[in-house]
Amino acid sequence: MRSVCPHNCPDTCAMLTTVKAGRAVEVRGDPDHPTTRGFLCAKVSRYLERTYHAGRVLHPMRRVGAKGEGRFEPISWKEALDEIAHRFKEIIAEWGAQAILPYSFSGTLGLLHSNSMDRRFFHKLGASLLDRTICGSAGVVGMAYSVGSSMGMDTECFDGARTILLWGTNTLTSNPHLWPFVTAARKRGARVIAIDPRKTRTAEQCDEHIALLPGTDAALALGMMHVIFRDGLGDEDYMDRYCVGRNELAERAAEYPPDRVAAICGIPAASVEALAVEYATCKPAAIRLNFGMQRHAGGGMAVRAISCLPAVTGAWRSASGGVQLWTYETFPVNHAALQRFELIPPGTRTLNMVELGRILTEVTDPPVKALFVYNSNPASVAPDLERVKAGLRREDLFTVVHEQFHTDTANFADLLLPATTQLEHVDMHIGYGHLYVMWNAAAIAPLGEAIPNTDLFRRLAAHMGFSDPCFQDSDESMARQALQSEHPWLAGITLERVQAEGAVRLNVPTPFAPYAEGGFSTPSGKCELFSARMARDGHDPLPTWTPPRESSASSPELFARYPLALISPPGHYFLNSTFSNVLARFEKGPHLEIHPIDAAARSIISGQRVRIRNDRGAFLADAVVTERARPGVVVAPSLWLSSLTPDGRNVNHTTSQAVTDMGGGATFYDNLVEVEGAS
Ligand SMILES: Nc1nc2c(c(=O)[nH]1)N[C@H]1C(S)=C(S)[C@@H](COP(=O)(O)OP(=O)(O)OC[C@H]3O[C@@H](n4cnc5c(=O)[nH]c(N)nc54)[C@H](O)[C@@H]3O)O[C@H]1N2
Ligand SMILES: Nc1nc2c(c(=O)[nH]1)N[C@H]1C(S)=C(S)[C@@H](COP(=O)(O)OP(=O)(O)OC[C@H]3O[C@@H](n4cnc5c(=O)[nH]c(N)nc54)[C@H](O)[C@@H]3O)O[C@H]1N2
Ligand code: SF4
Ligand SMILES: [Mo]
Repeated sequence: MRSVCPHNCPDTCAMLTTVKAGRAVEVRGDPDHPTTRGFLCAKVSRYLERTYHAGRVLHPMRRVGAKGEGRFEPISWKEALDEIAHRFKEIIAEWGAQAILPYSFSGTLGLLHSNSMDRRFFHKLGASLLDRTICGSAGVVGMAYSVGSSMGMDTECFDGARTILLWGTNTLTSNPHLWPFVTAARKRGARVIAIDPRKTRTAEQCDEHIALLPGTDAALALGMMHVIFRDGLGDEDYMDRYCVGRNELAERAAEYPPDRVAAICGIPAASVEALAVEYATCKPAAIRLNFGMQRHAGGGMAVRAISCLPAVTGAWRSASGGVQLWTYETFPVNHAALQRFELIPPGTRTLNMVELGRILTEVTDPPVKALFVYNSNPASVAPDLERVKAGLRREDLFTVVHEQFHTDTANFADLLLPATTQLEHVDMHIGYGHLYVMWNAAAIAPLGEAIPNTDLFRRLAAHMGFSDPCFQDSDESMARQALQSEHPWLAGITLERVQAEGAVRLNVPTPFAPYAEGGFSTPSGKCELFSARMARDGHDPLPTWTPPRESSASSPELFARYPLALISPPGHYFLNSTFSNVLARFEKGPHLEIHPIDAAARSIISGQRVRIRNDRGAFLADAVVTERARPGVVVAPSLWLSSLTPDGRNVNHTTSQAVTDMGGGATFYDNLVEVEGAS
């Protein structure tokens, strides 16, 4: 059977599932898919372990213990749905429908199970809208200011690059199917440079590693522009034809000489000089820009600044040059048909998912009285978990969780409902690291009484008495609606074709060089090095460096108490909190990488239990003294379920609910802490 990896990962792999007598016995990567190329990652190659895991939630359940304790008794689906409809009607009568909040994110990225019947249901209900910002919204907004949208390079063109910057991304862990293209480019002589505060397994494999301080990327980009303008290395013809604001940008870049940038970034000035010259002269030059740098106060501006670079040097002229943030916005999918925005009552409020702690403990008018969680595990992944958990403990909050596993959030549920995994349902997918529309067939029957998200919300709509015809739509008819578009890139791509072929490439020109001759989707139609729109939105219209909110530069008093910057990027075997229950044996256990200098100053040795703390909270981990972490920066590979940690707390007990400069994104890596021995 053809399957698609549903997880939040750019690669969206094509899988082949072998089924014998109704049981899936093997999953492997499809050798014919142009980016999957026959291999799955360390996590999903073990997907059967996940599907058939003893910890699966297989029946509807009602809480019997205290909130957070995770004790339940089985009930029937009818009882569960009746109770939800009854409680929702009561809450709506007393508080209005906006007292109900859906909370979903990226458990599955399938269009059907994350973007269709669920959205229709909550829109019709009149529930508060959720701003789904926790991952990459800062960069999406930041890049759009420069080029008009977040559309950029095609993964399949990276092999033609001569310079590749892996900027704020741990490719071998979080985007492994880009790596064969990087390797192919290298075989033809390309140099590959990692820009990352941590010596990741990717940085180790690169020709060069620039270990800058977290949250200083915009300064580095401006330093590169300084050198490029100063030495006349820019593509003046490209800027004349296709850009606005060349002179203003050059003036701004003049304020960032290499020695100033070196001091901000904590790297040698010579590295800035050399990087600029190499980037501007060894073309095509490709930048894989990922999410690491976005999780800081200035994350949007950092992406905005970097996405000006390929216009300054004319890198966009080649399909193997430019920037890739993600490919999601290249797909002209009909989201309006899938989600039915017209069902939203006018004036409905929007709440930002990053602020769940505040939402559950402070928001009134109306307060949130019901939380409906699916495709997400906020009690592990959201920032400032002390506050989130205080909210989830509220006796007057009715919490429903639709899940595959007993996650930290599931433990707080009043009603816990069983969800199918990818092998048990159908779905349609688009990639965010490739350009294929894909179909996932149901390989096996649902286990236990598990049902897919679409079925759950169809049934709930019936229980609430919603009679609009869109609540009758089958999964396949919604998949057809998603492809209904006038856009030429979807012409001829029908559901039948996607089902038959498994993966169908968008009709984009190949090779895909979206801005080779301008064609930016900004208001001016040009790359906006100076952006009047940013000025109107209250931002600096030119690229600038915004220091982290928590740093010696912007909060010296806080820095004096908490002098270490803590970042918490993904563990190799985990996918956010997913897989941490199934594959924990491959990770070291909750641990903290700390540089020998910082460890010695605190008399910390490898293997010692340490407490990592700030004013928001604390968690325990085992110290790993290593030069993988640079001085001043500590690293907690993530995300552990709280239930697998020594003290029931993971890194998000220290992270902040403060949001990014644009897009309302999370600032997980803008986080000062102190570390002390705990054993
Ligand atoms: N195995 C695995 N794969 C995953 C995930 C996972 O959890 N596990 N998560 C998936 C998801 S949801 C996403 S969004 C992506 C995320 O994947 P990436 O975009 O790769 O993002 P992160 O891992 O958050 O950060 C990448 C790197 O940025 C570095 N970094 C941190 N701060 C900064 C900074 O200020 N500047 C720079 N230049 N670098 C910085 C980190 O050390 C890290 O190595 O990966 C997806 N793939
Ligand atoms: N400190 C720190 N925190 C972070 C990050 C970080 O780097 N550091 N990364 C952030 C990022 S980039 C992201 S994207 C978020 C991710 O946040 P989430 O999207 O909440 O990610 P997961 O932890 O993978 O949880 C998804 C849950 O959905 C469930 N699920 C899977 N498929 C289905 C389904 O079909 N139906 C239902 N009902 N449930 C399903 C899974 O079992 C899993 O428990 O975390 C963020 N949190
Ligand atoms: S690399 Fe990403 S898309 Fe591919 S199987 Fe692993 S998690 Fe899924
Ligand atoms: Mo993410």
